[in-house]
Amino acid sequence: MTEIADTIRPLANLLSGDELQAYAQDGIVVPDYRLAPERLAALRETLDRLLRDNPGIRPERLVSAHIEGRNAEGVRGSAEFLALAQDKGIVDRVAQLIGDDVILWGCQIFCKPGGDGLAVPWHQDGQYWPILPLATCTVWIALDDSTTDNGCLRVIPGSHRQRKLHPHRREARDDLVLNQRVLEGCIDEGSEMAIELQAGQMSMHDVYVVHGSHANRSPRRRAGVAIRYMPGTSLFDRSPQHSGASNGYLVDFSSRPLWLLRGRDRTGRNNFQLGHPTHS
Ligand SMILES: O=C(O)CCC(=O)C(=O)O
Repeated sequence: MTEIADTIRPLANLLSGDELQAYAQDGIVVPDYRLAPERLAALRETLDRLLRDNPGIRPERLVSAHIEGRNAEGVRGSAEFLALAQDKGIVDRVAQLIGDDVILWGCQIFCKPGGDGLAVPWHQDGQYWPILPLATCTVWIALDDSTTDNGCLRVIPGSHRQRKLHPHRREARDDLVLNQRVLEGCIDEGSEMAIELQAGQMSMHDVYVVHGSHANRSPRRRAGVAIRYMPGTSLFDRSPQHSGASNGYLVDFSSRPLWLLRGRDRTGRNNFQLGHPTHS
């Protein structure tokens, strides 16, 4: 059994036994849970406002979209995405996968405009994240229908099971969301799985799973918001070497705010004041 399988447990009305099994086996699951239509409509309006408020930033790179106002990464975000990240139905399900101590540490909008939405190369998130030990569940929520035509998320199922990071190479290209790609030969691209979602549906994926997405050449926009949660047994390491623009866009982990949503910080070393408005 993998480490994940050892920590997950079914709860009534939350992730079912089959869903938990799918997450353990594939590293991703589409839970039987979706946003109510009114909530989705409100979030889509918020997204439109964010797109207007951030004209100089590629819409696939709206980092820390849950931080109201202009954040340290140059993006103007919205507290409505923070409220989404705190949604009880989502956090309850995340807790089934990573345990009862849940820390929110990131939220990024990946909005691929119709016609020229950028591709995301095959990668593992963990290789550029400052989380020790490495652990995170990402909840990727579709704000538009996300299909093979408009560049839905794709994964290599089971690629998380060894709990190992593969080597990546840097690519100096401006037609990609991220400038890192897992080395050819490390993955079996033939087994890839397209995660098609209707707007309001979501997927949950493990930090080690290899994933990416194609460019959006269709006329339909494909927007999703990726919310990142780590367990309270991990430390968010704020050492300066983790921040900067080495992924192709600016991230500032040194002052990234953390929210303890549930349980305790078992490391006793995570800083929950840094980066919040009263302590910036
Ligand atoms: O939205 C996409 O196409 C890619 C998302 C992604 O790479 C992530 O959530 O880590």
